[in-house]
Parts: sequence; C-alpha cells; structure tokens
Amino acid sequence: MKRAVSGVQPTNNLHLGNYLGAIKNWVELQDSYDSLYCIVDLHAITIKQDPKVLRQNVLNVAKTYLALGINPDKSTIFVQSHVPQHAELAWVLNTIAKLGELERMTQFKDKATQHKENINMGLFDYPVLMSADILLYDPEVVPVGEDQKQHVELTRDLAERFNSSYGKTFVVPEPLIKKEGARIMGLDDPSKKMSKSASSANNYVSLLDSPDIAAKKISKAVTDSGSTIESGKDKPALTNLLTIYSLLSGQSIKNIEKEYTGKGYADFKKGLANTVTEFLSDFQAKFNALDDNKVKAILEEGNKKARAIAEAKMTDVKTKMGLL
Ligand code: AQP
Repeated sequence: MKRAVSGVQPTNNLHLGNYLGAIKNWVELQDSYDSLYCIVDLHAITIKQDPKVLRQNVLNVAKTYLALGINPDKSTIFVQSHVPQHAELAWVLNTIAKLGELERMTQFKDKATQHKENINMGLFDYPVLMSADILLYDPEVVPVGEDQKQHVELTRDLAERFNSSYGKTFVVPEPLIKKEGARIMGLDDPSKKMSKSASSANNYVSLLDSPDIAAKKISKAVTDSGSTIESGKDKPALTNLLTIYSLLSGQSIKNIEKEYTGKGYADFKKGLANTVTEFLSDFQAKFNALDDNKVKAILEEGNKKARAIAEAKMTDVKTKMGLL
C-alpha cells in the first residue's frame, strides 16, 4: 500500500477550510493508502500558546479527526511531540536547507507580519520541521490545502538533496491537492484564505461554532456586486460560498446555481446556512460523544506505531551520514 502523511496544528478550533481543504481528503484516502495523520503541536508553539489551552487543543484535534471520519483501525493518529525523531530529523535537514530558500516561504512572511513581537527561529524553521514530519515516513503523497504546496515543494527539494549526497534514503513525496476546496477563503474577505488565527471570528466557521453562530456568520458573509447566484473569476465571494455549499451537500455548483436561479442572496445564504448547520450538528454530536480516555488511548497506540517507523528511518539517516 502506498502511504499518505499529513497533519494539522492544534491552534484554536479547526474550521471548514481545514476540513474541506485537507481532512475530507484524508478520510477518502484512508481506504487506499496506509495513512498517518499527525497533530503537529511542535509547530503550534512557534506562536505563543497558553499551555492549558494547548493541552486541550491537542485532544480536541484528535477528537475532530475521529468525529470527521478518520478511523483509527485504518489510519494512525499521533502527536508530533511524542515522536522525538521529528525534531531530530529537522536538525539534520537544517544542515542542508538554505537560508535563501526559507526566506522565500510565504507562510513565514505572513506569520512574521502577523506576529511582529515574536519572530522566532522556530517560525522561520517551520518548513524544515514540516519536511521532517513528512520524510520520516516515506509517504508517496501529502494531502494538504493549497497554502501548504510551497512547503511540500521544499520537502521534495530537501529529500532530493539528501538522497544525492548520501544515497537513496527518502521517498520524494507529491503534494495531493484537490481542485475543489483547496483554498477556502475568509467569509469576511474572499481575497485571503480562511484561517484559525484571523483577527475576526467572522472570517471562519469553526467546526465547534454553535449552529446559531455559524448561521449568523454566513448571513454576514461578504458577497459580490450583482444579484444572481453564480460562480466565476469576477465573483470570488460567491464562488467561495458555492464551493462550501457544494462540498458539504455533495451537489455540483451548477446544480446549486440552477436551484437559485431567480432567487436572491438572502435565499441562497439561508440554504447555505442550513447545509452548514446540518453538517455541524452531526459533527458536534459525534465529537461530544467521544470519551477523553479512549481518545488518549488511541493517541498512545498511534504514537507507538509512528515511533517505530520514525526510529528505523532515523537509524538509516544517521548511518548514511556517518553518525555513530
Ligand atoms: N482556508 C483553507 N482552505 C483549504 N485548506 C486549508 N488549510 C488551512 N486553511 C485552509 C489546510 O488545513 C491543513 C491544516 O492547516 P494547519 O492548521 O496546519 O495550518 P494552516 O495552514 O496555517 O491553517 P490555519 O487555519 O491558517 O491555521 P493558523 O491560523 O493557526 O495558522 C493544511 O493542510 C492546510 O493546507
């Protein structure tokens, strides 16, 4: 079986963009790929975190994976900081990563602008740690949203560089980015991606928003000029809302456009809010039914499995590099 590896940061609650851009694809892949899905807590601490909140967020992300359909009998769910080889391989890869290529990373530039008071080395080095997260497990594919494409490309470059210096060690992975939902945009600003750390909560629909709050956010969502419900390059806001509608309902955008022919934005937003709240209610019922101790046991099991793979890979890396 080919392998798939990906992860999410336990920063705040996950939103529709995280689901539609990444986790929805993970659920589909787990039948045909040996899948490992990580909670990347070492990445989260590149932005200042409250320890109590972080601890809870790690558990919440695990529950989110499970409630969205990641099946622990098929996929390995684990916590990054419980597999020390992630940090170890990141150090090794640091010795072949170039300053110039890291300076070009757009996520670093965005985060450094957002967090001027805390531009730490970890934030700069984030893509190298992400490369380690991936390369430790030799995956053929890395299912991510479009914002992570540049990081996966760096991962490929580092894998090729290491392989050509020390002999074939890493599989060079491909980013797996779905056409639909690859970049869900902010509800309040369709020119920027939906983001957990957006300054306004009206930017995103969190998976743990109450149906009332979610419906309010949708009613406030920015729309384009005009009055017809249609997608298109000149209609970024409607295209985004139609994409969310389509992915959650399973209907094509064309069919939804047809359904709303002759109707206005208010009707369309009502329909979208119904689709979103139905999805959230179902998700939240599953999320709330999960028992903390059972979830912790699933993570423990996943950590063990991931560690076994990561240890073997690090031994190979060290041997190839001449580290005793
Ligand atoms: N808006 C989005 N549309 C589609 N996919 C998205 N992803 C994130 N935002 C969107 C994908 O979700 C996965 C996990 O992302 P992450 O939490 O590791 O970090 P991120 O990409 O930085 O996401 P956020 O929401 O913007 O988090 P913060 O604000 O904490 O940095 C990735 O596969 C990502 O592509």
